[in-house]
Amino acid sequence: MSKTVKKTHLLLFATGNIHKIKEVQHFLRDYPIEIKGVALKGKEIQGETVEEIAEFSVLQASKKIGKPIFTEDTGLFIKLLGGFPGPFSSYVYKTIGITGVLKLLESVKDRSAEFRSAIAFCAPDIDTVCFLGTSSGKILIKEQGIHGFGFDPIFEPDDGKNKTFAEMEIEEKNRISHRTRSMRKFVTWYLKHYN
Ligand code: ITT
Repeated sequence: MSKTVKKTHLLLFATGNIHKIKEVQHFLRDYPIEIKGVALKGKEIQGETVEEIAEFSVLQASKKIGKPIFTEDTGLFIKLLGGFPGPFSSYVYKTIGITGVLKLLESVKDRSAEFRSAIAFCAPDIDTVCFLGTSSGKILIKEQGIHGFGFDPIFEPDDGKNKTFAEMEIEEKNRISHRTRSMRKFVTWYLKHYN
């Protein structure tokens, strides 16, 4: 059971994705940090890595807001497609969607894939820092589950007891997710630096 921790730090999280906010809030239950989501209409650059995209976005956000702030960028990297959609995940999700990704993988045997989550943090007194978290697994042949968001219904993590992320409640996904892993690194760094 989670203990009630007094919140002594407030962090801004620049994202337009409410699901990310919910997952991060849940993750932070055991830490003295609360977050406030800020939806900024910035341009998302097309970088080659999630780290590059997160770092670019946080600099844009920081210029606009002028306060310590973090961003998070995730990509789904499919091995047989050379890592595609990777940094193009947002565009691919909006255009061909899950159905399109499943079509690309029709009759493909090696369905290994990895989620990569990069969290970038920027504050006036420091250089931008970035933390990576990954979760490896495979792409199923059809959607399973109703929870989560994005590509969750087709991604079965290796350590997920044969369930997709969409078949898990937030608590279960948060035990093993890429976002939890990047957040854990970020929060550990943050509390050392700012406590
Ligand atoms: P931001 O405002 O934070 O950028 P976004 O939804 O555009 O929100 P990303 O660019 O990080 O987020 O995500 C790229 C795509 O990957 C997007 O379509 C998401 O729905 C999907 N995605 C991100 N995290 C995911 C997760 O934990 N599980 C499944 N799909 C995810």
